Amino acid sequence: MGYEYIGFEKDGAIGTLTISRPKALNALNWDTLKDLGSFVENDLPNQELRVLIITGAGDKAFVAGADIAQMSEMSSSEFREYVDYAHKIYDLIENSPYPSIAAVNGYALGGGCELALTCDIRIASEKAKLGFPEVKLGIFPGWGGSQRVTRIMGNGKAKELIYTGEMVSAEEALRLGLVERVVPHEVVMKEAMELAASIAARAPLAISAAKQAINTGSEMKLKEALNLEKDLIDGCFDTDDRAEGMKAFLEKRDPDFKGK
Ligand code: DAK
Repeated sequence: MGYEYIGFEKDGAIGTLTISRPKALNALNWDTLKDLGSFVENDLPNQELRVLIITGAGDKAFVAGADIAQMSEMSSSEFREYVDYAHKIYDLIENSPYPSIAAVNGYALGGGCELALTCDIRIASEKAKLGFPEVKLGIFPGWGGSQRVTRIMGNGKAKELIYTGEMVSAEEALRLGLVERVVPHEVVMKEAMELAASIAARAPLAISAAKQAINTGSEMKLKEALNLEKDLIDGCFDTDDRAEGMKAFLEKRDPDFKGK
């Protein structure tokens, strides 16, 4: 695909997107963000994936945030453009029909932690450190962090993390609900692949519908969200995969889902 700052590999229906600027701990400068954005807008929709994994290149970082050197030299309008673009791309990742897993293999800070939060599930290396150091720089988490993190952790814990700017260990992140699993450093990708494989074996349209029900429904009043759930499950009932899943159960065999 010819990108300098991201890599993409497919293993069956599991795609791994790697943010790759290891000399700066994968910090998202404009060029890296544009590579990520171009991939997400133009290439990702054609991949026919069942699961997307996002990780960082090298052994030390997932993504250490927005590029501080570059931000320090931006004009207000460039800064605004940078932020708007990141918001657009992060929304596309969060609402992609594919379920996504962040394999947090090291520092996930600021915009990097916000990127992990756009994924459905986060698996962290025991060496990972997560946090929002933005207030040390005179800004605050503005690529969705102040909103997504409060929805995950609640206002009090989110404010403690954001106001202090301190990093937390992977274990503490697990306790806070910022990540779902902590695993030994060497096996973070293996664990992400195994989880991806178990999700990929399930009915993909049902998973997309569940993702939509959770993402969209959590923004709605309960009554409206329950109606959305009913509409989405009705859609699942009419799929070939629903027929196959129930038939396979009755025939005591594994289902062979086609995503139809
Ligand atoms: N930007 C640019 N370069 C970075 C970087 C970053 N975020 N993080 C690391 N690097 C670079 C370092 O400068 C260093 O480069 P050289 O000096 O070798 O050229 C190289 O990566 C290796 O880093 P260190 O030498 O510092 O490595 P250490 O192991 O000593 O320390 C560290 C690792 C992660 C603790 C440290 O690098 C660090 O504190 N990095 C900064 C982390 C950070 O503050 N991240 C948050 C960035 S702010 C907005 C909304 C949101 C945002 C922006 C706008 N609006 C709504 C307006 C987002 C903001 C952020 O993400």
